[in-house]
Amino acid sequence: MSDGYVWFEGIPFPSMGYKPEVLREARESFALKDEDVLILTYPKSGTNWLIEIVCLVYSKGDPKWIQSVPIWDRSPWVEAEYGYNSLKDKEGPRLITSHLPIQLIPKSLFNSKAKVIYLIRNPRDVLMSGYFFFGMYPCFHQVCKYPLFLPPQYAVPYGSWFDHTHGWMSMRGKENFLILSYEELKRDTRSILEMISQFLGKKLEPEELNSILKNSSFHVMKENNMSNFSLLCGQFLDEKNGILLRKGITGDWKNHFTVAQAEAFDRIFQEKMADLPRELFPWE
Ligand code: PPS
Repeated sequence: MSDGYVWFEGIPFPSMGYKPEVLREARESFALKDEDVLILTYPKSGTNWLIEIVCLVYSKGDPKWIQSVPIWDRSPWVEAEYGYNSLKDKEGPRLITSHLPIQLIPKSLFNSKAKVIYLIRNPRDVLMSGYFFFGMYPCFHQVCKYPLFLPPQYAVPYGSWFDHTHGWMSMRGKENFLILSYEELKRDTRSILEMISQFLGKKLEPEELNSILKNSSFHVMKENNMSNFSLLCGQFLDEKNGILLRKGITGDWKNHFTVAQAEAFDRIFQEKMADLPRELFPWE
């Protein structure tokens, strides 16, 4: 595609690894099972951190799995061609990842008891994380200018954060739907981890919890070649590194936004999210 995207139903996807026919089949035919776990995020919200945590909850803190299998094979992206093909005939309970907006998710989700964890992050930090990450992603070079995140253009991968968040927030309150934020996960990792393991029905001993905390920490993950995307360098990502684990902090946007940009963003946020309770968004 000339703009560096594959478009499907008005949503832009990366041109490498995504096909309209796979996106269509995933939505229409992919069968979610009650025992599946779906990790759901808008890109750059801490997806891979949550995958690492969920994998470690399943292995009860044993790091062997996360150290030997690439993160995209442990919890494949259902909308990507590679992920879809590896998931569709997989037996047993599956960990599944998705950045899809609600209207494109496999329809079977709405008739299943699959557990869903939706992780949100301050869109200002999402914006900065995406700006640096997609800027390194060769096919995004022309399109990755960060004002694009703001209206009227939404030509960022997976479309508008505001629409994505609105769509998925409509599921809040459902028994099988847990909403978390990157900010709370940073602030009180242990408590959120306990919440996750409880939601997944996994009881953890204190030493298992300690191991999960250690092995999913920013610094340990950054060194784990199975989780830090270094295996993709030279393929999908720049030779330099395509840094997934860049800073791993909250509020980095303050180092980058001008006062005018911050004010403009506040105005847009208030306008777009006015109908949702402010407590859903636990950041400054
Ligand atoms: S992607 O490409 O959309 O799947 O990216 P995603 O994993 O959603 O988000 C990447 C950001 O998550 C940060 N990250 C972490 N923060 C804290 N602790 C851990 N363990 C961790 N792992 C990933 C990562 O650093 C990216 O944020 P920025 O702000 O760019 O550093």
